[in-house]
Amino acid sequence: MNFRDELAERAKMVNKVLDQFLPPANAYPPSIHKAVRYSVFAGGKRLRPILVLAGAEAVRGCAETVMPAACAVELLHTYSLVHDDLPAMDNDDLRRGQPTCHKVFGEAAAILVGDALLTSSFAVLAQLSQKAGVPPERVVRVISELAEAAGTQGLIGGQVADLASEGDTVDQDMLEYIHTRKTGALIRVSVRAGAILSGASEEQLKKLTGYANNLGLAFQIVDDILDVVGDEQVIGKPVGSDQRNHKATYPALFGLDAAKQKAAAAAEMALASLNRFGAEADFLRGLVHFVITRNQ
Ligand code: GRG
Repeated sequence: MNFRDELAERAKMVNKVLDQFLPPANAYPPSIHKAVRYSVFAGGKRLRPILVLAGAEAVRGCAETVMPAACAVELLHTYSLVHDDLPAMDNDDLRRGQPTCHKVFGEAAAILVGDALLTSSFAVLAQLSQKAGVPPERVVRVISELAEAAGTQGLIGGQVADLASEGDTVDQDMLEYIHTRKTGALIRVSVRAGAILSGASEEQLKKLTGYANNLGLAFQIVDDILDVVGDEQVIGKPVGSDQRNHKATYPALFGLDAAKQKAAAAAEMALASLNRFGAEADFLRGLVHFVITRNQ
C-alpha cells in the first residue's frame, strides 16, 4: 500500500471509531446530534488523530489502544474549527468544502456544537483507562496536556492573539506566538499523547516533541502558502482569505519563496528529530513528506 492509501485507510479507521463515540443523529435532542455529526463528518484530513496513532507506533505502542485518544483530539480540533468559523470570529461560510456549521444550523447551535465536542473530547479520553487498560497516570497526564494545549496558553491564546492582531502589521515574534499555539499546540499534543499512553521514555518524548514542533511549523507555513496559491475546490475554503482579513502569515511577512524555504527547513528538522528512531517511526517520516507536499 502506498503512503497516501495508508493515510486514507487510517482516516477511515478514525472515522469508524468517531462514529461509535458520537450519539446517533436521532438521539434526543436530535438537532444537536445532527449538527455535531455534520461538523465531524464534513470532511477533514484527520491529521491529528493519525499523529496520535503514529506517535504510539514510534515507541512500539499499539495504535488500536490509543484510538480513543486519537478521536478525542479530532473532536477537540473540530470544536475549534466550528467556533473559529462563527460570525464573531472569522465569519466563514465554507469549511472542509461544505457550508459551515452556523450557516446550516444557526449560530446558537454552532456554539453548542463546539461546546459539546470539547466536552466529549475529554469524556472519551477519560474512558481510556477503564476501556483500554491504559495505566491511569498516563491518561491523567494526557488529559492535563490536552487541556493545556486547548487553553489560554495554547489554542485559545493563539486565537486571541490572532484576532487582536487582525489589520496590524505583525512581526516574526508575534507570528510565531500565534502559530505555535493555534496550530502547533494541538499537533504537538497529538504526537505526545500517542507516545505517553504507550509508555514512552522522557528521552523519546523530547525527540518526538522536537519532531512535532517542526512538523507543526511546516504544516502552518504550507497552510499559509495554500491560502495564496491553493485551489479553492481542493482546499475547501476560499483562497486569499488571509490577505482579505489582513491575517499574519508567513508569505505575507517573508514572501512566497522564503516561506517555501522555511517550510522545507522545518521539514528537515522534523526528520532530523527522528534520527534515533528506527523503522517504527517511518509513518511519522512519511507524514513530513505529506505535510510539505499537500495541496489541501
Ligand atoms: C476557536 C479556540 C478557537 C481556536 C480556533 C482552529 C483555529 C483556532 C482556527 C482555524 C484557522 C486556522 C488556519 C488555524 C490553524 C490551524 C489549522 C491549519 C487548522 C486547519 O487544520 P486542517 O487543515 O483541517 O488539518 P482539517 O479540516 O483537514 O481537519
